[in-house]
Amino acid sequence: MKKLTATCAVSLTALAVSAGASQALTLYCSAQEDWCQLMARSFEEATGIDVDMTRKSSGETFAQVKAEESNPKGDVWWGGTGDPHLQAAEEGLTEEYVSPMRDQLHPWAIAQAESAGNRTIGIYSGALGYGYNTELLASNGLPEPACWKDLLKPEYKGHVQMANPNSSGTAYTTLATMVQLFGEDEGFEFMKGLHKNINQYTKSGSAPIRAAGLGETTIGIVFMHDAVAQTVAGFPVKAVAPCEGTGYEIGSMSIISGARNMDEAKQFYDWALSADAQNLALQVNAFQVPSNKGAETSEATPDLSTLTLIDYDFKKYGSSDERKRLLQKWDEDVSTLPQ
Ligand code: S7P
Repeated sequence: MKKLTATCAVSLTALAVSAGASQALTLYCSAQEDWCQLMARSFEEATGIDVDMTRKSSGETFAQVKAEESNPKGDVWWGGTGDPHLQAAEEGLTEEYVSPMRDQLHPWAIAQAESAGNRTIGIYSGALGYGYNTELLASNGLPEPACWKDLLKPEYKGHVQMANPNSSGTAYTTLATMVQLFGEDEGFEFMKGLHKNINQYTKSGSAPIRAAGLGETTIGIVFMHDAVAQTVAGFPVKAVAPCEGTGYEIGSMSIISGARNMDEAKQFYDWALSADAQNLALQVNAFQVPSNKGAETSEATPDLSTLTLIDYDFKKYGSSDERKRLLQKWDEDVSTLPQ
């Protein structure tokens, strides 16, 4: 009798799934929390598909997708810096897919896909920089920083916050940027000098500038659009494009290999590339440059064409070997140093 009941239960479940009775999507999201929530709820409204969304930083999500490799639980990974998406593509953790929406995208978003065998794609872009709390800076009698190397000055000791590059895509972009901007030896010397002034390594990349807005740190190393978001929200935060030039991200999206809800994953992927879906960013003060050519860019969005951007080598710094090597070197040579 027990066996019969179990058999019936399994058959009913199979029937429900095959009839499409409970369409659902498990979304791993690595952008800011309110944007992740808005994307999930808007997709539900547009399609009737239930979305179970989890927000984690880019490096953390990569680690989760890797840990679940033999038993994937997520369907789509949306947002977060491109480097860990590229690493996931190289390690076969994400699925090849060419969306019919692709011809609506800027060339840099398509180039991201092509360099990864179509296992990821660009959804937005933004430049790295930092921001500071103008009131705290003044009350501490500190000079206005304008360059990366200003952040090494002893007077900023205990005033600078950044994320941990293992968990955060923003902080890994910072590490890879310094290596490309100054060369590996000098880049690591920069990170060691910076370490002396750091008051805390956070898990999330945008946390340092939210802390600066609240007056909990003076300076936060973040993407410039995250600093601008604090200014627009009314906090006394000024965004800085460092004088030496800077790196940038191509925020990305990937379908997870072996996704349990593959049809829904592709539906989300196509929808997320549309101008309408990308325009949702404006509702939550997400000031990245959208990848759909028809999507609106806010007036507050930092204009990348006016910045000195390095020729960021996404292929190299998003490769599995290089990302692992740089993170290990940072763990061993930088994070262990006394402050
Ligand atoms: O807040 C938006 C944003 O800066 O967050 C992403 C970031 O990688 C996620 O945070 P982590 O640094 O903690 O990974 C960026 O892609 C995005 O522009």
